Amino acid sequence: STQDNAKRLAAEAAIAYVKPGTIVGVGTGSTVNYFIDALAALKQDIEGAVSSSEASTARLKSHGIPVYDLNGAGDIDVYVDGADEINRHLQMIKGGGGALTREKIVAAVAKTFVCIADTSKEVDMLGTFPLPVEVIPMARSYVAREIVKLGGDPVYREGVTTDNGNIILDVYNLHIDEPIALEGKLNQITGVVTNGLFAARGADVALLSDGQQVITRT
Ligand code: DER
Repeated sequence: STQDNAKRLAAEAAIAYVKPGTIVGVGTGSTVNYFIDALAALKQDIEGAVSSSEASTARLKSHGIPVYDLNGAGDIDVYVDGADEINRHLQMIKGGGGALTREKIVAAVAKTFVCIADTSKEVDMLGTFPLPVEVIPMARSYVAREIVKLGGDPVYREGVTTDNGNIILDVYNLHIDEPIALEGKLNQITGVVTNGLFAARGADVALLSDGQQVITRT
């Protein structure tokens, strides 16, 4: 489909940011899967990868790309990941795929965050996509009540346990006109592990494709 073509073009454009001999930070999702497949072609030139999910780890290993533990990896030059929404400030909503915590950790370590996405992810204001929040299971009801006080409608993502053994609340109807402030407020709620607003630290580069061309935003 055009959207698949767009994801593949954006993913392939990210290869240009991968330096030889380095360990690449790899995100999670269908767009990143195209990036992993493209990375396989130059696996001789890279040291390996650090992954943000069991799913990406499995795909990297299926291509014979070594996967390192972040604690043993040292500096990560570039982190490549998708987004559910991205605004003009390169702030994002992530977590649609449920990997937001490890994604945010590897992104925090990486020097450069390259976001790859089809142009349907571009928004003026974040928040149409429900904001994923990873929560310690025993705190689910308390966190949900606190999120209601912030004006959101939290919905428990039934049947999903994250790689870290936590649950996810997807928060609808937030009016996110101050992404950095809301990210901080959500982090303050006891029991919240991670929220899917990547705003205080957004992407450094966004490669956005409509299936024909790739636009680079910085
Ligand atoms: O869950 C995530 O953060 C993913 O990166 C997601 O936001 C993008 O997934 P997609 O590439 O399958 O649209």
